Amino acid sequence: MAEEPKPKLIGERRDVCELDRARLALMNPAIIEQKKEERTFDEAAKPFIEMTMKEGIETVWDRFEMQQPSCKYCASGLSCSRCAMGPCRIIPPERIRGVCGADADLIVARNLLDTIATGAAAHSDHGREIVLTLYGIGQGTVTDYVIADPEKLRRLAAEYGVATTGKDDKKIAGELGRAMLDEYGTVKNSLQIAQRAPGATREIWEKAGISPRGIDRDVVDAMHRIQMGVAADYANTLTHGLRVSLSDGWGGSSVATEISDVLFGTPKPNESLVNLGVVKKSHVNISLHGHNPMLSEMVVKAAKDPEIQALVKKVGAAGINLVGLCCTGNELLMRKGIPNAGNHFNQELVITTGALEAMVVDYQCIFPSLPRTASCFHTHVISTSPKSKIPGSFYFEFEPENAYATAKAIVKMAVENFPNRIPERVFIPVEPVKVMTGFSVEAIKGALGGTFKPLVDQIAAGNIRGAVGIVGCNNPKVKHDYGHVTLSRELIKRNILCVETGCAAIASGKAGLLQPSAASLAGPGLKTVCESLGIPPVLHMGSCVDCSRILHLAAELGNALNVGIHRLPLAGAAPEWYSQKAVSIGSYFVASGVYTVLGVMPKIAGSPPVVSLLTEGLKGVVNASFAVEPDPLKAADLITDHIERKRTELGI
Ligand code: BF8
Repeated sequence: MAEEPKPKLIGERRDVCELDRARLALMNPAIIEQKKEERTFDEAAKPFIEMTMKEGIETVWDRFEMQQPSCKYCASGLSCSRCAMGPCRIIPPERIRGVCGADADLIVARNLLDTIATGAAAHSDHGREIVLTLYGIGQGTVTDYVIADPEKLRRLAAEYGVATTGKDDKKIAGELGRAMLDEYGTVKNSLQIAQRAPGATREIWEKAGISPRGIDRDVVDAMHRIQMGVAADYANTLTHGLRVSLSDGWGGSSVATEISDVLFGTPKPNESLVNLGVVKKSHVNISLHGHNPMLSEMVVKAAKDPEIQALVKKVGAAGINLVGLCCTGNELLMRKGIPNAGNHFNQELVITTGALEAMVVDYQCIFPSLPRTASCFHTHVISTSPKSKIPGSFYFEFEPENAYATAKAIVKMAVENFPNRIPERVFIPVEPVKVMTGFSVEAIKGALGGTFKPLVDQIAAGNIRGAVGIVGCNNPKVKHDYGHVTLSRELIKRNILCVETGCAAIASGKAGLLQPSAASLAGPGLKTVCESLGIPPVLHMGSCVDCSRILHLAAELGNALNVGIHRLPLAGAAPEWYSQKAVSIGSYFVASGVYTVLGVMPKIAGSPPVVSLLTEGLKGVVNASFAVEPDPLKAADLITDHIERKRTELGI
């Protein structure tokens, strides 16, 4: 029998609760009350935020305050620490070039290309791990996973020109996996899923010289350009940023989405619960946080293992309660209906329930300080990716080849931690909210009767004016969830359908917008359509890599009308974005022809030519551009104007 995987402690265990007493001394009840309201729009989060301030437990908002005032040169993109001749800052009128001679425009553009490439790399490397698992199934080296959607496997195989006749799932998995891995390299020179884009959109890419070529290749090309002494022209630098982002959206993110569906099931509408109230006092609570569903799907299985169930009884718990966080949480919510404790800014607060036995993380959007938060409670932070060994966490090296055994050992560790819970510290004063999720492109098509024509007809008739993809994160520069929820509410009121992913979708869920009954908040046209289909006016389409689903939906609509994506009454929005991944998403939306409004200013204000290129000049390249509008109500106006303009141009 194989040996049970054992955790390794990374660095030192933080057993002592490091309370921030110095700040606590400054807080009086009135300040706490005021800050609680300023920090979040998530009603369920408020009691926890209040508690952290009363007890002196540091959170993201405290660290943000401690970082103020921020450096105005860094904030406007005018600092460069790319090489050892610097760091440099552009401070006119004297300092107008860095030591290498780069001016403000180039410095800003290089920094932005770096940001886009980082985000694209994160999505695409996640996609690679999923595809390697598919390939490993074919090779017989991965045995813990099965093909959950063989029909989708065959559909994708046909798309990739992989013959399926007379082959079993395993054989097809190996060949499709290999074909997808080829798209990471430099030989193939094109991406298959990008062929789903309407012909007119692909022609625009060809003309602009931004057709995606290879997922890794375009990222490495970007890294080469930002090496000092390569990129010299800001516009040329940013044009490559569009190409890298397309390699993410139509490449790395698309394969992550599609193969996750093959391995774990294509989402279908289902019901579940969200917010911090999903944590259960009587149960062993395990939160699954990060982005890659490979470990979390195995944890779901391992939690049902008879040996684990026997252990649960032995420790006196009523059962195991798995709760998702961020995008791993979205993956589980969409496919398995597993409750979600919240989005990015709920990750520290879920520990403060005092009832979390383990916070299990894979990678991306995980605060490295979580073990510090956990030190004030009994929670184990368990890290699992060789890329993200978090000091103060217990580390299990997770590989697809040892998936089940590792997942079981993790769940066991969590269950064994239940007796260490301190009953007086358990604090769950809120109730969860119902949500309907699971709107993959396939599910939307299914709900419409197997074709997109009814949606096109409703848009043409004007009952639905258009659709907006609302995506992205939480950022302490914006009141938590306020941007997402306010924009979504305002758009549905104006008969604009919202399709959402990532932390935006969870924000809408917590605010009750992912329930069919939220149709009552929509304008009359959208309300009637939603009521007749029994769906919410805000559709949850998944995690952040699932922004690719939004691209695929846009492609379906463009192909149905035989027009480029840029001609459709669509828009994108990222009201509270913070991550490099979000910059890549915004860029591939725009490069695909979707006007996109950001709620937080990127670090580009130091170069008026870069600002002008991104907000105006790109219209002449990809027929779409960015806008920045921190006020979600004004953002709704910009989006509505854009959608109405597109409708007029289409003659509908
Ligand atoms: O990938 S929305 S905070 S959790 S980056 Fe992160 Fe942003 Fe949330 Fe998911 Ni996406």
